Amino acid sequence: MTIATHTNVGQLPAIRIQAPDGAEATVTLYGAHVVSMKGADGQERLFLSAKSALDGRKAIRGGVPVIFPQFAERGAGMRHGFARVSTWRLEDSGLEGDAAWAEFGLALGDLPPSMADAWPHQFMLALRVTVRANELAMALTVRNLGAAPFPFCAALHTYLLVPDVCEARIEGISSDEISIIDKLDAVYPHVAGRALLSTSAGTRVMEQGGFLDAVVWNPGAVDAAALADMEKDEYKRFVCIEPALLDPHMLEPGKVWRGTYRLS
Ligand code: TA6
Repeated sequence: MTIATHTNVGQLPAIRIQAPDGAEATVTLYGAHVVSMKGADGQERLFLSAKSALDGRKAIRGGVPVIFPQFAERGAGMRHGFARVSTWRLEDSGLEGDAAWAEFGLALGDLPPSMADAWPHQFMLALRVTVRANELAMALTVRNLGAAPFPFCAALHTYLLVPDVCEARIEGISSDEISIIDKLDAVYPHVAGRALLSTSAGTRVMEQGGFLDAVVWNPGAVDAAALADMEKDEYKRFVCIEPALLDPHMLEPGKVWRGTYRLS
């Protein structure tokens, strides 16, 4: 059985991995961006905007943007960092037990000069995406290959598909249950690492390790209307629940940081 196949999403080259049980994920090389994950039950788990750019000129709206080395505008660099707008390499793919996986890499030498000059640290990123049954697992590793320490922030800005955001209930992130009334853009530091999202489509379990914090975002009607890459009513169909490392982490030479995420 073929585990990984080359495909295109819009104008973007992508890799589709499929487990023997039918679970599959599609990842564009642009951003190492998981744009779709279907469980073995055939159901899509991730939101992707019908108006998203899919030509490499702008970050993809939906799926799982990889945020590195800056979160949002918390720093002097690009908003949400360069990883989501850089072209990664497919390193390898295969089967591990009954799970299909693919690993993507990005290093300083892969960046165009304008980006590399703005963040000239000898880093190496690896994103491993694994699917089986009704589970998506992602592991992001950051290596410092240089001689000096560097600070970074990171997140997996996951757009979870929901039937209607108004009915979504999120538990495990804050002491209170979170629901979205109008709009929400909230940071939750030092989360426990396991959260539940309940809707009429069922309950999703999210587990994170290494990422100490979480961010929950939905733009609501007014902010969504201002987003050029989102249809008017699409905000109702997702909630972003993002494992995040928001306080800059100082990575010493030769060291590796690892963040994990599992959606089931
Ligand atoms: O993670 C939440 C957030 O930082 C929000 O403030 C919101 O603007 C969102 O990310 C999307 O950012 P983007 O740059 O993709 O439009």
